[in-house]
Amino acid sequence: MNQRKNIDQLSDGELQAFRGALQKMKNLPVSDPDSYQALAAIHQHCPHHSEIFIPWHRTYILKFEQALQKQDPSVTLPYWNWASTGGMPAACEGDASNPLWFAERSSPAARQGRPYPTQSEVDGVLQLGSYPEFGGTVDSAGHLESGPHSEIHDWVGLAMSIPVTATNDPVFWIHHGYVDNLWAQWQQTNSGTPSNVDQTLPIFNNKIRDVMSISTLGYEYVHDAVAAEFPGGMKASGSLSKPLAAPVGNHRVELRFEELQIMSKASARMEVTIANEATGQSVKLSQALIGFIMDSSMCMMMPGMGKGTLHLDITAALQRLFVWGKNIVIGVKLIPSEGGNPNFEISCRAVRLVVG
Ligand SMILES: [Cu+2]
Repeated sequence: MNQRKNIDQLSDGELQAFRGALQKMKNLPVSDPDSYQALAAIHQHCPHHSEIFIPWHRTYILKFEQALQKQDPSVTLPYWNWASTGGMPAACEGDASNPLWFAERSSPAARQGRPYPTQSEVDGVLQLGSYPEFGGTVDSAGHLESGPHSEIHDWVGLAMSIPVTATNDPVFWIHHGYVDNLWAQWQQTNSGTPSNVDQTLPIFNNKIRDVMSISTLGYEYVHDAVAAEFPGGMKASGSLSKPLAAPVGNHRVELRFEELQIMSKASARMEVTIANEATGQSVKLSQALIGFIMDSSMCMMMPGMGKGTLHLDITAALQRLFVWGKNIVIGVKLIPSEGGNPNFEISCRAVRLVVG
């Protein structure tokens, strides 16, 4: 499953790989259908102001991602979370040495006073209950397109503000990555679709129904929500907790402990508690116990093994607590084993909530 991440949260290596693949696409001749120029030129056929706007762009950016992966199979298309980033992503700034930078953008001064999507505006769009309101009708745009999507095109300005040149600016692809991410989030609680899912999308020979499920297409969005962060490490018997909104819908939800590393030679287990903030009910994940004991079959990581990622499926816990869309508190606790070293330490860059 390909994981599409927030561009602000890519590791240095991931960002470097993305830029490298992008540069290679730019270097291909326009006669190559996987070249940047050939893919960018398709946008002149883009159906705006219509219910097929979002499925068409889902197909389009998937083709772009596949072209990136021909250059580097490790790369996925990141997305630009407009509200949390609060402006142009830092990864897209700089100069001509950065393939994500583009000269034909409005200056910061010219952007003063232009509308820019806020979190409450994005939340409002996600709460629209019908596909026509959210995604449009046969001949009109939905609020996702006409609202935050268009605001960003105009806010970036110059090339991005005109459909026929928008794709020349590489920020187009990560902007539409977030448009697609929002549609995927909306689909978790809404069953609405364009009026005719058997319609064939122009230019691409697939039907709307072929792109309705992102998991069928082989990717997922790594949710932004950071449940906990312990960049300085975490000591035995330490604990952290943070309330956050549980994602809605019957999707697999996972806690991902990124860059987890065992610092000292000892044994302990990690206990994860998911609690419903309103009722106080909680579920303790016993399967979350991870042993760092040398002889245990549960041993997943050992001191000195380097950094790894631990995946913990919390779907069943959320279902038991009926917390979809409500606040949950995730607690992470380290418990040293009997007779173990109390100075047990781990470090972990972030604990992320991932919605499949
Ligand atoms: Cu478009």
